[in-house]
Amino acid sequence: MLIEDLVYRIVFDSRGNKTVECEVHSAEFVASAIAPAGASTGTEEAVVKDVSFIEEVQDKVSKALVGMSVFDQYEIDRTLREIDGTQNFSEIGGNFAITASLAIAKLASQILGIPLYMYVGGAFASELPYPLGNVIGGGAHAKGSTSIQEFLVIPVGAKNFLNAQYANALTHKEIRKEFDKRGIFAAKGDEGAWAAQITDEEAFEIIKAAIERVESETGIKMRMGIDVAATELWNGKEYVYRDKKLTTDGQIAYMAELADRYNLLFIEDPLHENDFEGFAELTKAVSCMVCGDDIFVTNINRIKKGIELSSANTVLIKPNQIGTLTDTFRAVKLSKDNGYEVVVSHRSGETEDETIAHLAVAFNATLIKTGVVGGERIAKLNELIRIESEMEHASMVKIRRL
Ligand code: 2PG
Ligand code: MG
Repeated sequence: MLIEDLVYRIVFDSRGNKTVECEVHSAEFVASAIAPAGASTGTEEAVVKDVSFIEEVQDKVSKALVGMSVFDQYEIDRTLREIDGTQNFSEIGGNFAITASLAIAKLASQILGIPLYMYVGGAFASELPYPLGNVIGGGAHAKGSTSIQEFLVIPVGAKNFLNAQYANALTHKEIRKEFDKRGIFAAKGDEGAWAAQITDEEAFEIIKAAIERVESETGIKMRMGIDVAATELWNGKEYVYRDKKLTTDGQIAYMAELADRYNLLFIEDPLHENDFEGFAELTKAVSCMVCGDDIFVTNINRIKKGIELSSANTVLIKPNQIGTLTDTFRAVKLSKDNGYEVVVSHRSGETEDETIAHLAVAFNATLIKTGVVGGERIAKLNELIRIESEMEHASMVKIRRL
């Protein structure tokens, strides 16, 4: 089956920004994918090309891909790289490239009559990731709120995905009650997490109180995690918080202290994006998952460097950071071959596109970071519930560093 038509159109994301959707056709089959967008982006991410170039890019991409086999994903992604001709998709845009790449994979799975997770992950893909839910947030996603970008919860005691998401949703609600109890006004940030004028320590305490109630009500054990998004705090010399400034050594010590004090399971981007050594020092000092997002940007060259320097033990995977499904797959494979755990992630600017739910299952990810509430987040979570209910032998993944 050949790609017969490929069209781009402008649509909107959850922040109300214009983004791009790619739709591909083969006989009576149609599939599409929409590009998400970050706010706290890594410097070396694939370039986002302005949507005003839509006609020019459509011309180039459709000329190159129409007529190719929908099943030749490797060749399709290689062609996207070839017509772009740069390392970081600065010519056709990572947003244009990833939507074509994913839409074609979805089209192929549709033609075969199998779900995308099976097309990418094989017949034995049967494990569901735990939802890593953002419940309080600040940083670049809600300026004026906490310094740490994301306070996350993981329902590690849940026996299935439906209950796992239920526990996260309940925690999100209990946190709201905790804010009310303390007389603190809270609104929601870009990812649906609560945002308020509180310190990071207060956020931890509020979540702790909420989790205790959720655990006693549901019997599901919860753990906490954070995405520090430390590149956003780094001023070139120090990490600047609402209420303090820390040197690199201070930051490493603070992260280790938080991991210990709050029994954290997951710490993302604890140091800025180029501090591979600082990352390594922290990874040695703690037993939890230390995850690289801005430092790795789903890029095998940066992940390779991280592996050589023992910078982390977990990788955040965002397909739009690298621009093709093939490159995303390679980043996952390299990470896993070297003992890293995989976390598939949304972006702060999202849409109803549910593709990453399938990729998380296909890649056997330990966690999926995709928020707790809000239509664009629920799209992925509900898709995972559907996947779980359709699977004959579904089970939750094993979290290695519990
Ligand atoms: C992150 C993401 C998603 P953004 O830092 O991990 O939560 O944020 O999409 O803004 O980069
Ligand atoms: Mg991050």
